[in-house]
Amino acid sequence: MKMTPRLLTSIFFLAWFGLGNSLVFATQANTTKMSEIVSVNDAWARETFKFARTGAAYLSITNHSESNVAVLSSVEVDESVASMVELHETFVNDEVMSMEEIEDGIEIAPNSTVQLAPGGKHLMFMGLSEPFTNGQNFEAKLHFEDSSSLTISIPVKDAR
Ligand SMILES: [Cu+2]
Repeated sequence: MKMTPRLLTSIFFLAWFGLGNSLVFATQANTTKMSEIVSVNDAWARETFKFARTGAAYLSITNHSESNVAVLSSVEVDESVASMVELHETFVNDEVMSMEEIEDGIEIAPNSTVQLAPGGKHLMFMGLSEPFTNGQNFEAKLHFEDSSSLTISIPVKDAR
């Protein structure tokens, strides 16, 4: 093939265009925030007894992305609600129920939903300033692995 100036120009254009496209694509993939590909549903906290210092909350979190994983890494709450929040998982060993902190965060795969529900994963609020009271509502900020965050409202319900 003889390289005419016009052909060289086309090759250059195609290479440049292709590279440009992949750069744009890579940038988009990297800037998709985890907080923007998830939705949170059915959040609720269980009413506690009067002098409780800990309380649990549950929710369902859906990742709507076709390709990106979302990882819930921590939860923040105002100190007027609790002094700290941990992600917990409940285990039953020899009929004894115990719970452990989930240290690596909760991964939500593309196109899937993770349920935080009684007997399983939950948000553990520690050092409650006030007991969780039926009808009350408080805000919590979900932090994802990429530093994006999502503030949700959690209603307290009487689960008996
Ligand atoms: Cu717990």
